[in-house]
Amino acid sequence: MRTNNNQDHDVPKDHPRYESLKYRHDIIEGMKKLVVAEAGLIAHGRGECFDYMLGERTSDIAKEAIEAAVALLYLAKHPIISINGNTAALCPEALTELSKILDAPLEINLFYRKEGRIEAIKKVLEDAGAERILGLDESKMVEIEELSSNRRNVDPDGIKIADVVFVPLEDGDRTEALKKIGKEVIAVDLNPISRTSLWADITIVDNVIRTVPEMIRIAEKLKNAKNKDLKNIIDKFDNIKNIQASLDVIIQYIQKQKEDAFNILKQ
Ligand code: PTJ
Repeated sequence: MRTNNNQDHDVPKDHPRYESLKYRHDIIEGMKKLVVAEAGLIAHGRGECFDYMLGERTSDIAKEAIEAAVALLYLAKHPIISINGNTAALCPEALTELSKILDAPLEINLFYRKEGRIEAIKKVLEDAGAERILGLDESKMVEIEELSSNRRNVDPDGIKIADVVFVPLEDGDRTEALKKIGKEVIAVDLNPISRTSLWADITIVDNVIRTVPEMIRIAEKLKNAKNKDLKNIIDKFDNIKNIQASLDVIIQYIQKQKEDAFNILKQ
């Protein structure tokens, strides 16, 4: 991996933080190409911090949430995958593959509007193989009145008519607004107590980088499942318990880190 031009050096594959540095690099390069908003770098850093506290792995409880999310997306009449700058930079291929398996279109929906961003994200998605991208024609957009941010402008053939909206990696108030107009929302958020996490119907507390490939794997597994079996998966899922258990994962991990750190300090 080449790092950005200002710090012109290679990161060796055996570097202990190789993966993490690779994704930082993708976010920085994404910003240079207008894909990622400047604030997207800060959002990524916040995510890294929570991921560290989760042990940088997909917990069993997150896997349960992923299964429920895939079941809900399969049962939806109009499922939509919402795309922002960070997700486009981090995992465009996986999101495109998921969109195809679930027959759920990708809709670009941005918090930070800047000329050229939609086109830059469209290109990233097309290069990743996406064929059906919504949210491109600003003149055709309709508004969700419950929202005051830029995210209120949505595609009439996408989020506007969707019954289930998948919002990986997202800022605060949209999930609440989408709930108020009767949509079911699936969120991926490393922070289990963000407003998005608390408002979503299904909150996947995990890194979107790991979540989306796992969703693809589960979608393949459930491809021929009967509707009643999919419904059963959703009925068994409880988002309050899910958030509690995700917080417990963090608490237990930090407790273990504390013990390990003090063992080192005592040596
Ligand atoms: O591209 P735009 O204009 O639509 O803007 C996108 C960002 C992400 C900049 C915007 O939505 C924003 O400012 O988001 P926030 O308020 O920083 O919230 C992002 C949330 O995602 C935080 O709760 C982070 O912990 C979480 N997060 C960050 N990286 C990841 C993540 N969750 C899952 N996977 C990640 N890789």
